[in-house]
Amino acid sequence: MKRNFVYLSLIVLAGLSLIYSCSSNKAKVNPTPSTPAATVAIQNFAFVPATVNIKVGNSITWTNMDTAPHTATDLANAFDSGSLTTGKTFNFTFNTAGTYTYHCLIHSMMKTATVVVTN
Ligand SMILES: [Cu+2]
Repeated sequence: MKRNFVYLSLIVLAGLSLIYSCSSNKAKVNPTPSTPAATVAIQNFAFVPATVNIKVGNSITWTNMDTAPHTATDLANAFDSGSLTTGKTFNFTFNTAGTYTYHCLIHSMMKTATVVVTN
C-alpha cells in the first residue's frame, strides 16, 4: 500500500514536471523575426548599396566589413546601430513608410546612404 503511494507520487511528479517543461518551452518561443529584405555592407568607408528599397515590415541587416568601427545612424534618429566592430551586424525593421537618410557617426566624411520604405 505504501509502495503504491510512492509510485503514484512519482507518476504525479513526472507528469507535473512534463507539463512544466512544456509550458516553459512555450515561453521561450520568440516571435518570428522578420526576414531581412536587404543587406547592406559597410565596406571601404561606404554603405553598399547606398540606396535600398524595401517594403513596410521588412528589415535591413548591416554588416561592417571594415577593420574600422562604423555606425548606421539615421539622421532623424529612427535607428542607430551603435558602434559596429569588424564583422558585427545590425538589423532594423522598418514599420513606417518613408525615406530614411543615414550616416556613420564616427566618420563624418562617409557619404550618407538612403533607405526607401514603401507600402
Ligand atoms: Cu564609419
